[in-house]
Amino acid sequence: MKKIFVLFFCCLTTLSYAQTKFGPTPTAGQLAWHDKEFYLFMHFGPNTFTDLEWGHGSEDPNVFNPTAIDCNQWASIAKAAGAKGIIITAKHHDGFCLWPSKYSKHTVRESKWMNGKGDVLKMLSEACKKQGIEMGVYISPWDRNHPDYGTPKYNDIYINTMKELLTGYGKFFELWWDGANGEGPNGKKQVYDFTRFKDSALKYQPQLMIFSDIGPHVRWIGNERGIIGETNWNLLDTAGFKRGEGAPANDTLNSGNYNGKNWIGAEADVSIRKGWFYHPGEDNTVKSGATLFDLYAKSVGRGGNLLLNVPPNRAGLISSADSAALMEFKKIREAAFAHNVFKGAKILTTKNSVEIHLAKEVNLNTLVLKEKISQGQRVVKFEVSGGNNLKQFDPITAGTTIGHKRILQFPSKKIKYVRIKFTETKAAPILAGMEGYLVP
Ligand code: FUL
Repeated sequence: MKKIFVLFFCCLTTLSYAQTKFGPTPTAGQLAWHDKEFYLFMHFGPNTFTDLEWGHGSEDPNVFNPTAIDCNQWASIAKAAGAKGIIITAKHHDGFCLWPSKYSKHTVRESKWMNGKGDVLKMLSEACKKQGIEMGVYISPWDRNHPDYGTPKYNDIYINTMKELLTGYGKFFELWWDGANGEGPNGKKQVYDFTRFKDSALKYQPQLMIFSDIGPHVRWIGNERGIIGETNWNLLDTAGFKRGEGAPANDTLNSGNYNGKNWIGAEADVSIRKGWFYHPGEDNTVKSGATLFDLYAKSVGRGGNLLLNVPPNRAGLISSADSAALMEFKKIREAAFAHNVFKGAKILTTKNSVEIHLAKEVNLNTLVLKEKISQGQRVVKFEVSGGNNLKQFDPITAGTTIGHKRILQFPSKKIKYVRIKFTETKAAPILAGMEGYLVP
């Protein structure tokens, strides 16, 4: 392949148009998913009230009794935080369904909450619609309550359960399959029919992005700290691997496979608090806006998406500390990316590098680069240098992969000229964006 560097900015003349796709490329659905960048996770259920993380499934449904639930508060906080949607634990490992499922006897219907007439899925889907954000569902395959768990019949139950959710509450953007299964050596062994699960889910909602250790559309990053590998290929080999036990090694999930056969984007899930569910004793563990921004740089800034868990409390509300941190996080993001100092700059391209010539010296400590991933992920390594005259470019920073977005932070430099040199690429690099900032 002829290596001609191509840029797609309004401000510069395009050298050439490398239309050819290279390697695995994202589907239209995956491209739209990458653009979402940041959305919220909400763990809510009996555990919220029992102080557990993994409910046993034998809890009295009456423990689920939020006293002042307001899903509109959840959705409006998500919206105000700039999150594109909410993924809710419709069913966690304890099997408790937040909607009155016909296929379970362990649901909101069996609780005294709203005299058994409540339906969290209905409330949340209406609230998300009202706020103009999207919604997704976590439906745990592992079920510690269902009497048929551990038998082939459970696979039908699981499919029916999905069908109820996927046909009764409008469109979801994502379906979340966690890989956990804490059954001990004498526990029930369920052989999940994931092929049928996937086919059925996509039959009901073809646009769904399905998350699991190995996709098919979105992958786990191998940790729950929200940190994606500094090198992150959106490519993964899945043949011979399974979800949960039998998944690729965590470091592979964290960085993807250089030559992976499938496009499977990385999603960083992390909680704003210590646990996934609300615990009163963890009120002092809420991450600050600055910590959240750091996680954003290490997830979205490494080409993946950030799924930030903000668990509603026992009243059924997002606690004020959590919402304050979210607003702070939003403020920091807005301030960070308010003034692109590259705007209006002269851009020169050569075979393997791009130079940004600014009208005057600026202070710079952050670069945001984007690849046109619809044509494949191509950049392997690059170096950034800069200076005040065209004769001397001093090293500033270096990076590996770019993908959907790469945020590079470095000590502030006063410069007029910036050079990005692509030192290793799989094919002609195609950038979709290049911005410079002085992040406060
Ligand atoms: C894990 C689960 O076991 C945790 O409870 C939590 O839901 C986390 C997001 O995924 O697999």
